[in-house]
Amino acid sequence: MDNVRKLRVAIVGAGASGIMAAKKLRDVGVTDVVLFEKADDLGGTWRDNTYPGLACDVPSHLYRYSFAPNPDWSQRYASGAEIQAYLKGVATRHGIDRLIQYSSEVIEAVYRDGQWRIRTTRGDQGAFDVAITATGVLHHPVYPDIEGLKEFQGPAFHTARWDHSVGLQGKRVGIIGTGSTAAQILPAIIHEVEKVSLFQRTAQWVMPQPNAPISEERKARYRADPKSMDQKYQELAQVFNGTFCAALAGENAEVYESMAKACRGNLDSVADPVLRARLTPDYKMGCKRLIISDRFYPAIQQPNAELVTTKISHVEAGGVRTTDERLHELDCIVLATGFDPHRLFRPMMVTGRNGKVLSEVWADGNLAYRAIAVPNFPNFFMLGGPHSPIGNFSFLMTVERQLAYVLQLVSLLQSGSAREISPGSAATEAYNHALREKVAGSIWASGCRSWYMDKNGNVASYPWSFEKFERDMQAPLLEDFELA
Ligand code: N01
Repeated sequence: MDNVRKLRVAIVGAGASGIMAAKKLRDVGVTDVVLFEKADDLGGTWRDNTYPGLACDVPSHLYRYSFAPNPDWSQRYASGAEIQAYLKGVATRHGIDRLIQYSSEVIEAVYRDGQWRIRTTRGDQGAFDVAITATGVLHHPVYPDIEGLKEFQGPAFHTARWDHSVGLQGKRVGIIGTGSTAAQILPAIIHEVEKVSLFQRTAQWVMPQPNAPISEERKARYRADPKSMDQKYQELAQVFNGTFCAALAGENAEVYESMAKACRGNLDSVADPVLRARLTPDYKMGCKRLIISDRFYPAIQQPNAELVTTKISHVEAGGVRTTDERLHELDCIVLATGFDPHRLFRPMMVTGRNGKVLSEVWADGNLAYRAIAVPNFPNFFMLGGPHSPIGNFSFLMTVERQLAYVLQLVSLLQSGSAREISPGSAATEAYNHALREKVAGSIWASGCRSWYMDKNGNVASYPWSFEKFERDMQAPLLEDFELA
């Protein structure tokens, strides 16, 4: 193996995908790896989000690394804390934690003399042969542009910056937003607070799914017979990706209809016809990301819950004023207003060949070749890049497929077959042309506003089935790349 080129690799982000990248790079002999992490702990979204009721809405046995199956998941949908502990366990077991440089946010990556020069908030970090971004998707909180928010006299915080010093017991809490996050928080706090006012701008489709505990017998079976756990993974992958996500991608009308029926049945559990009508969405199921919950409707029907659908006028010292002049008096405001997934790793400044700046290349929208790479940015690879399968997929499954693909490109650098790899402009344009055509007729472009859409109206979803994604990620088409 003497003729294998020793590569130095920078990974941006020590969340779920960064940990995976470091582990798998080491598996293929790339040991000179540094993970740059802006925070003082690993875990990404699972570190940032600690709000009450936080759970992953992808089944636990699907939301795991293939190399670290976990027989001990306690519930069908694991809690945030359990996933964070899982990630830490994996990072420690595989010695990845030692590779992380904490409190070191990458500000700049510049391609010069065939290497990426990395600068973080701690200064110049030297040159790397390969840069891999692993910064996740939903991590830039969106703060609503509501007048007077600063005038509010009580605590007000975003769900991803939960202030645990604020006790909610007996308090009047306002939740602004009704996405997946709010749908988890409401049932988790409703029984301890005096009142929750839930400010809904757009009604949601809600798919009922119980979060059943996984019995000790089953865990013992998984431990004794890991193959049975793998079988569970395969079953879930088939149900989730093969049917559920395929239906959303427009590839299974029958399943789509049965999902919509399940959501409508769930909505029918709302006894008051007026409340039910206000909770009824006026767009197609799946246009916004589907909410998975069997606890949201029971919670909003509690006597101390109020659904507010009148538009917010402004916030003032005592609470939220709606346009009907009513003041909703509050002690605390929770901003469940989501994230900006389109910023990806920005504000990090990436400068490629001939001084090309990535944020300028992406001025009209983020475009990449198969979500992985961008022309003129050699040896720069993205996990969870533009148009990755996100939405209701298992992000870990998505990223693991992308990483396997990236490692095949990295192996060309290791073997000396190339010193520079980047996708060709024509191949990138052809890919994005096909993608734009498909996405235009997709459910996500069917007439709603969602975080899938950027400010220019580009839909950032992956418009095909997961099966196609897996096929495409099996091996790079080298004719689409420029190798130098
Ligand atoms: O954010 P969202 P989220 N005035 O963007 C409203 C993932 N996730 O944090 O629909 C009033 O879905 C906005 O209203 P509207 C998951 O992928 C995963 O809930 O735009 N309201 C909407 O109701 C999810 O999809 C898990 O009209 C305003 C809400 O805020 C993604 O994160 C758990 C407003 C934002 O909903 C984001 O979910 C939770 C304003 N100015 C989340 N601005 C797990 O599985 C925004 N809204 C771990």
